[in-house]
Amino acid sequence: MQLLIGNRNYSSWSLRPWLFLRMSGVAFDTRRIPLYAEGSKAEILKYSPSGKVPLLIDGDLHVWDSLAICEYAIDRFSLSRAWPEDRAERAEARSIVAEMHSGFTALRSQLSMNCRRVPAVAKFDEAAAADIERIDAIWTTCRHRFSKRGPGLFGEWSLVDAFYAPVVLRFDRYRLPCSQLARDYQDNVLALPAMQEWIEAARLEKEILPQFEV
Ligand SMILES: N[C@@H](CCC(=O)N[C@@H](CS)C(=O)NCC(=O)O)C(=O)O
Repeated sequence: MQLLIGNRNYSSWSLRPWLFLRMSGVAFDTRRIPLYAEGSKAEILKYSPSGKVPLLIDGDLHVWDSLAICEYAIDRFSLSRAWPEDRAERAEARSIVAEMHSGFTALRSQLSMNCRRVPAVAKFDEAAAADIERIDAIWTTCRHRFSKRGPGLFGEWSLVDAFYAPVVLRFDRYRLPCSQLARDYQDNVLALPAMQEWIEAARLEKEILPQFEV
């Protein structure tokens, strides 16, 4: 299997399935297509009907959305620990992932993921502040309930944590306000060897995209 990703420094959607596959122990190759460069859109469109990354290639099959890629891997490799075991908790975890997948647009557009950013505060508007408060509430509530079971939002690492990893980077790099429990959670995610690997590779990238440098 091959996962097509964008710039590691900026492509938050690419990080989610990459981290999930890595943490799940699935074997795959990574191919990077730098975004917003000459010819990059045409190159992505050769494989991805949406013209976006990430995209997973498995033989003749192309899967072109971060959540669909993770769900496909769960099916393909019977990854039983991707979601919490308990049905009610699984429903909550799915709601939290869906909230990320379809929302938090103010935060995402105003404070871009930028792995290389030297941590410092930045300006954001009321809509982004509401997103930040909501994410802090999710993390604080989950850690309050499940921290005894492990380092992730539902205890053991799960798909939920991969989905929130780019936001963890934003909280860290923009020093966003949050509870101590939420800060401890961010430290857990940032300490993951796979996260360190991604961040180190991002630091080595040469491209600078001014539209994502806040
Ligand atoms: N819903 C998609 C979003 C993918 C997306 O927006 N990818 C961005 C990179 S992070 C992209 O490919 N941008 C390039 C473009 O729009 O030309 C997913 O979950 O995979």
